[in-house]
Amino acid sequence: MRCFWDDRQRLHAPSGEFFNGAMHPAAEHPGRVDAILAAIGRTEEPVDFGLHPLLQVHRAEYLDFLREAYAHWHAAGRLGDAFPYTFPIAGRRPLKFSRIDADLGQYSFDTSTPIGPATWEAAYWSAQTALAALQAVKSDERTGFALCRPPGHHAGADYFGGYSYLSNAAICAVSAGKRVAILDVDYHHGNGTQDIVMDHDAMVFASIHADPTTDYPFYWGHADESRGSILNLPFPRGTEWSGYEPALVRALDWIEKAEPEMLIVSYGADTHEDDPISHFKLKTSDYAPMARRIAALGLPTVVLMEGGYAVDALGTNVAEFLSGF
Ligand code: OKP
Ligand code: ZN
Repeated sequence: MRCFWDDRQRLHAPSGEFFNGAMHPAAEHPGRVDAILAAIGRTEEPVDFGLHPLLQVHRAEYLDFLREAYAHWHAAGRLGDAFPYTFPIAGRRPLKFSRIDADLGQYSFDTSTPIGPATWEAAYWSAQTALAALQAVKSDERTGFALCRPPGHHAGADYFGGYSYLSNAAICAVSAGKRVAILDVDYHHGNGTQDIVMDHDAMVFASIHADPTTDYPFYWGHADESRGSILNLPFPRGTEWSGYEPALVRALDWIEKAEPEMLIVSYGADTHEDDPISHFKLKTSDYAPMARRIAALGLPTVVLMEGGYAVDALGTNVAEFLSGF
């Protein structure tokens, strides 16, 4: 399987994240990729597909903001990474501000996702890496893997959050130019992908994730958000493979009925039992069977990296998953 990665993705190195009333070390740090690269072997660099595919998904104003945000923050005399502190929970609309703090809040939904000097560059190349894997799958490969970092499934058309800035999965799906199903098996609900799928006719989205009544991102991922193009299957903390597998079968059946021509998998290894911020109980040995079930759909498949924070197990978990294809 061809694997894609760009070293510029390493440049995003968040100083920390704020939750539970305090700063914590960033769970989504560059060390994650060292673990994965060591386990998967050779990778290829993406070519530059430019801004056009990003603009098919994201609002131009949002992309301008992301590219310029750190410069504005720095110009305002702020030290360290840019963090929002106030959010338009009601009446969010495209307003013009002359203050970086207002823009940060209108384009984001949490305090876990800082913007540093190289965040735009890393997110840009993360998306290009996804597009390179798509290109490989479109030309000759059955399956391609993009080691995307930062991840993408929490980013919407005009918002960032959940360590995500650009919607790698949706960018891939639109660029595919065909009917695409996105299967999200990260521990957390892919709220950004879901929001974007609602605006695009040729995409369907199925997700198996932690029950948002107890787990991030809380405000999305509930079963009652399911509709024609969306299937949400939330599961309680403590879920093991015995509970997960039937949900996967159900999601795959649902995807099959949607008759997609291509599959994008948002793969998070944070369903693993050792994950420090998540609470499912999957084992390393569950990932190859998981992938074999997905591969049995027989669809051209692009696998995109999302979360996974148990660094000691991360490389093996990713390699196991890819081996199942
Ligand atoms: C990103 B991905 C941690 C609070 C911050 C942010 C989670 C982002 C997950 N206790 N939570 O889906 O892996
Ligand atoms: Zn996650």
